[in-house]
Amino acid sequence: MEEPTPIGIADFASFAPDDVYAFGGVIAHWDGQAWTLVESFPEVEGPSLTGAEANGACDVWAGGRKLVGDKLQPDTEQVLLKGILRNKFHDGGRLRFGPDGKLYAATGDAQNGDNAQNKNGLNGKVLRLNPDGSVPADNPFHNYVWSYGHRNPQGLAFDAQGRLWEQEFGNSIMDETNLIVKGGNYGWPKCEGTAGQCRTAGFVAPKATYTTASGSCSGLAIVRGMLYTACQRGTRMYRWAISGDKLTVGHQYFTGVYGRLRTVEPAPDGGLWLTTTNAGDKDSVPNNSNEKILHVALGN
Ligand SMILES: [Ca+2]
Repeated sequence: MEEPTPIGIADFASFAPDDVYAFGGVIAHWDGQAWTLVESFPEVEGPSLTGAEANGACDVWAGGRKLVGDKLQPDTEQVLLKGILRNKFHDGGRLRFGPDGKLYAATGDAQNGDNAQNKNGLNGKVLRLNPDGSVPADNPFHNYVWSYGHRNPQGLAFDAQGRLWEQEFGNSIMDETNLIVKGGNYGWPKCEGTAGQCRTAGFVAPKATYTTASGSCSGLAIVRGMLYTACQRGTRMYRWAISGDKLTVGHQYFTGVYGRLRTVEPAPDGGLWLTTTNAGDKDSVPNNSNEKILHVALGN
């Protein structure tokens, strides 16, 4: 194994079905010696696994645990970053390692739009960490913030050029696919998609927008120059061709066939993993849903 490879959640047989939702950000990182599972807990309500929450703090965190065989080693648990505010909604939570070896984490505004424009806060951001939890020396604001002005960023994916793309929930008007640039301001809360005060100097415009009824897209994956996003309210998957810094030739697949779709991930065989999220994602009751993890074969 030479490269860090995202592992589909389906590979973890010990996870209950509802963990698909509780574990909104789970990735595996190969450091050359051992797998580390890095995770965030964006949407866990009430008592949960974290010591911070047991102590009454409103934190979510990204931590790492060693994965040996198919067993997590709890004694290797390490909190990488604390202090990310959370709320019932708008918590983001996706994680992704970049080709630069840095860990990128998407955080929501925790239902306070002002958080997104605060460059000294951790919410409404794409954060960039060293794998040991320290701040990379070349981050734009000398803290964890890589980009800001996000409402509820969902999927993260890197393209073949090493550029970071992001999928974001808007409020009630439109959702966005963004190309993330270092230090970029993506406009929330003044600007939602292309609606509002989007001509404000310095705001970075989205590369694609979707009405919330046809979107609410979450997971993001890039395979062979094609960008895929899985949508909840829109009950479909979109595919775009990445052409320069634009998204072109949009297609829609599976509309209404499987219901709400949340996560799309590259599968090891060159296809895609796709997960449904039709029930059980809001009440934290285990084994009350009949979700599916789908494999999608891709043509040449
Ligand atoms: Ca925006």
